[in-house]
Amino acid sequence: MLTIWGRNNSINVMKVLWVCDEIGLAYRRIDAGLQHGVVDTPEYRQMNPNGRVPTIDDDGFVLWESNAIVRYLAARHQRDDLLPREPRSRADIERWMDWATASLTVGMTPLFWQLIRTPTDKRDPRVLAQATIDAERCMRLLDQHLALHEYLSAGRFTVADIPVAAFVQRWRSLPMTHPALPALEAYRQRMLLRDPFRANVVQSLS
Ligand SMILES: N[C@@H](CCC(=O)N[C@@H](CS)C(=O)NCC(=O)O)C(=O)O
Repeated sequence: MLTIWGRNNSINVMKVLWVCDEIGLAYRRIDAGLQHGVVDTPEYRQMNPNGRVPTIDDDGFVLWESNAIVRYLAARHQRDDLLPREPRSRADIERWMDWATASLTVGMTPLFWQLIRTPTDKRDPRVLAQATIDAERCMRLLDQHLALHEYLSAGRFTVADIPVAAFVQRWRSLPMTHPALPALEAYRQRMLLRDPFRANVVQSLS
């Protein structure tokens, strides 16, 4: 049985729940993180010394780091359509997932924390302004890529879309002014046709 630790309003947990539903996997989810606690207990730290979510236990195999979990589940269930074995196709997909962690989060994490988790009078306008610029730069890059491609990689839905589209949805839901990026919006609408995306990623921000 697959067990997933993590609150379902964490973007990194959402990615794991999304891939599970794409594959059709049954799982048990245990709330952990922020108000749910759990992540500071010695038992949890033994599984995940970062004290972060998500963590999974798949029949005794423990894994943390959301993108690694997404790739592991696709590979374990032989979903070559989601994660091909051919090295170049695979590298292209992994590249987008790494980019989501290395570049998209630079703006998106402070932007989300400033706008959603920080009371208005405690916000830092400089942090907010820089995060807005950083996030928009990435969204414009995506818009340019998606003007020529329906999906990020391989011409079809793959695990590359999971972290990136989760961030796109979060960015689009933030209470701020968004520039018109038609290809990016068309991509988001394409994702909205997928039940696993709507079920796990589209939710009010908290
Ligand atoms: N790179 C890690 C980041 C994990 C992470 O920072 N998770 C956040 C939630 S999105 C977390 O655990 N925050 C603290 C908490 O929820 O208690 C991953 O992708 O799994």
